[in-house]
Amino acid sequence: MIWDPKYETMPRGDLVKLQGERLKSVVQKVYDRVPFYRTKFDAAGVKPSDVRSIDDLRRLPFTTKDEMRDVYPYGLLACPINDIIEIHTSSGTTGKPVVDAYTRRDVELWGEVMARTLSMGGVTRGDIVQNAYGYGLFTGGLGAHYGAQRVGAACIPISGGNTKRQLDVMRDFGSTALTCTPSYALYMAEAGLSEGIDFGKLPLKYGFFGAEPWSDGMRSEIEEKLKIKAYDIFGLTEIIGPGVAAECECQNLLHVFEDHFYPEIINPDTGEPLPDGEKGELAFTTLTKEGTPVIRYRTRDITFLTREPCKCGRTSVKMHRLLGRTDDMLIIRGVNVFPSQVEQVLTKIEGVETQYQLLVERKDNLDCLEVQVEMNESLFSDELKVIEHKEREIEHQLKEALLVHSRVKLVEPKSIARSEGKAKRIIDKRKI
Ligand code: DLL
Repeated sequence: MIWDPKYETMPRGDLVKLQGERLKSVVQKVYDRVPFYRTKFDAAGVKPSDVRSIDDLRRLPFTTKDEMRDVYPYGLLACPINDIIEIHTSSGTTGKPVVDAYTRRDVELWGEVMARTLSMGGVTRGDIVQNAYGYGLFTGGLGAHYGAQRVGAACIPISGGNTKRQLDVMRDFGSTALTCTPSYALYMAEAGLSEGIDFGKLPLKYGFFGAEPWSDGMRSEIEEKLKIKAYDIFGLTEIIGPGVAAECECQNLLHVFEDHFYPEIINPDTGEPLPDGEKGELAFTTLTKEGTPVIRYRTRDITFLTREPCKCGRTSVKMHRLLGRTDDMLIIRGVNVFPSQVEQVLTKIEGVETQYQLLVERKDNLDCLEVQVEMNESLFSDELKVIEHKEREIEHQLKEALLVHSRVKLVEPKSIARSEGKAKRIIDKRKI
């Protein structure tokens, strides 16, 4: 079902015109109200009056995550704090988190784009949405919540975790839709099957999964086990949270809600915009957001775009499911983890070297992180008890820094392979 036919099926010419008008207005606004952007535009020698259509976007400078962090917490606000009614942040495990502040209209917009997302799979009034995305500063929980309520469905705000209770609720309340990360959906499926649940007999019909990479293979597995249709949904905190792009019933590429979030694909090395069909880094400009508008935000996500017409009748540009990242960020059980964070923790611990490797595997459909760290000679010659104690200590410190549990294995000095070029810190065995 198309939630908002006026905008979702708008003829492309009209859409491009609308984007141009919205861009002009947001550029003027950030120039007037956000010193961060004014300084950047001045340095690049562009004035708001230079922006007359969406094609002029390429004249504006990019915004990076590091720049956003530098102005933490409120440096990107484009309205008085009195107009903000909700605040979310990215997980912030690599330093200061990025802040997304929403005005009342932004929260409404969020509900709208998530209503579009859920409608694409068929959710309507009368549906029961079991929302197992985490509630809190993470945008998954509340984003899906607003969308479900917006379409008039009943939302069960169960949040993530407690699988037994998830399965009880699914059965007892007759959930028809499930929203969570794809790995958790699969985990739930297997737990249910081993409990003897016959998912074919439950009313569950569809699932909306995102926040981490997954593959078509994983989709088939989820669909087969849970007896549902599984849709890929995409978004990021810096832009609004979930509700930036989503799959329609064709389950082939994600429609970008480009009347609100304008996507570009750029060459990650040069910043040059790339044509449709070419892989590159995804950048977004928010065209209507009031609280914290963002201009040409570099996501570091890799994908490509296509403007070929879709059978569903929507006219928006579509993006391929994510193909990777320009950096080495890992997403473990929905939490973003960088090797550099591990390194930082290790530098503060006695008895170990900063020679380490991250081994990621998927066991029972859950991501498991093992951190292998080299001991120095003196720790190596110590008793086993001391070494095991050290492992637990590092695990504890890593949990504090990464917000996700890892298993630490101390290995012999000089046993981790050295490289002459870039160190290979990550061994990702999840076949996704
Ligand atoms: O993950 C927002 C979200 C919540 C999206 C619920 C979908 C569902 P962040 O925590 O800021 O926000 O992480 C954003 O996660 O840049 C991608 O690298 C990755 N990501 C998000 N959706 C997908 C997806 C939320 N469908 C980062 N496939 C993004 C692959 C995804 N990666």
